Amino acid sequence: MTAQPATAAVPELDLDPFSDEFLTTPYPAHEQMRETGPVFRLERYGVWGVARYDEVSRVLAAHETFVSSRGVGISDFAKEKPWRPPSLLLEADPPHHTKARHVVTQIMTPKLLRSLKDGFQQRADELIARVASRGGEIDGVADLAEAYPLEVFPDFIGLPKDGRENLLPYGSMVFNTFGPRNSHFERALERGAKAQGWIMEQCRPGAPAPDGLGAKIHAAAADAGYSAEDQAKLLRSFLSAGVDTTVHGIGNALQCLADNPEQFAALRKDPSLARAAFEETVRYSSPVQTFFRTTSKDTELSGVPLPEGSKVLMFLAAANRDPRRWENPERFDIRRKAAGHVGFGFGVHACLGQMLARLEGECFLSALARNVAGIELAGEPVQQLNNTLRGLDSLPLRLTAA
Ligand code: HEM
Ligand code: OVM
Repeated sequence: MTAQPATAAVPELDLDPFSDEFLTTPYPAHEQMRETGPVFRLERYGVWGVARYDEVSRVLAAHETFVSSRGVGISDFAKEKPWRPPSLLLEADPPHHTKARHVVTQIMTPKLLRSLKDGFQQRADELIARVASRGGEIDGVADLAEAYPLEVFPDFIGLPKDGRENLLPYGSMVFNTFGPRNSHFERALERGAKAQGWIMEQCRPGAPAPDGLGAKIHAAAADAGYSAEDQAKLLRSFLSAGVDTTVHGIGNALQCLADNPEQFAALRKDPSLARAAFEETVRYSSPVQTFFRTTSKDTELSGVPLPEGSKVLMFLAAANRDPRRWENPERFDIRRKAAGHVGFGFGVHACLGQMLARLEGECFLSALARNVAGIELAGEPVQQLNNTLRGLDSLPLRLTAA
């Protein structure tokens, strides 16, 4: 064998994107990765990485070459047994993915989402008015960012009141397991073990309330010929991806607004900016930071040859701040055109819950704009470290009621 000069030219980085240091403050490393080249190697894990908007978008678009069925975490399902049966949505390729996706998009219609709007808005207003009138110091995470989705989402699915405390630990476990077997992975498995039993119980046909989304998924999946086990797996996708993501989105939005009082002032003056403010939060803080793909054949990306079976890590959060794509990417600006960000992914796997996430974000931030006159940091925010998610454990705030 002769040396492969093209391969030798690929930049090698010894960064660990799953280390505490990286997860706490990813931005300098994001810049380093974007500037080192269009594609690079992460030596430590023997995987490739892309951090520029252009390459991330191209990997997302080329789903036949960069597949999801071998796992969207670091583990290659062709070589290692997955820790849970793979998702029929996230961890599947067309045509299987297309069929499963159709079942769910049939149900999550714009009409259904419109029917939720008034109830979601009312509950956001009540929650925020109540918390703001309490006075003193609050925790933006526990009192608001967790409280709101945990109030609207489980009712929407039709989950019982008892056991809802399992939702966040389960989501945190799922998102941690996309990373390597580091301390976050192991600890999440321990904490999530108890939650897993409850989650799987709620996914069984007949478990969700008859008028919620869960029952609708079962009915549509049964119609499409899915087994009881696969019906449960479709509902499991919602319970995996539907809570921690919006909790972090709302928590990060509160942090952005506390850090940028002029942006909160603009939102207060015009509460119709709420939806745009949430969109900008998803770009700027990217609650889902990364996903992997696996090459299904020998291929090439921006001049870099990638052999079959290569794991490629897409840094969605770095793409969302790529100066090649965004003007002043480090500026949180609720008036910018944030559309086109890849915080919800792109292409066939683009976030299935994005309209629900936006609805929650919009209702929450519009209620904040109308019920709160001032948001002030009352202490140091505590970052929650997760192999995939970016969000807070706590956010000490002082709110002034409007
Ligand atoms: C897919 C982010 C909220 C359900 C995705 C993907 C991203 C993402 C980046 C793409 C995965 C890939 O390409 O491999 C987010 C963010 C959210 C959010 C940032 C909140 C701010 C939600 C909610 C739900 C949900 C509320 C459920 C109601 C899903 C599902 C998929 C997905 C089922 C897999 C879709 C497929 O593979 O076809 N999400 N998500 N997400 N999301 Fe979300
Ligand atoms: C799923 C799933 C799990 C985690 C995340 C996700 C972001 C989907 O089970 O389909 O999308």
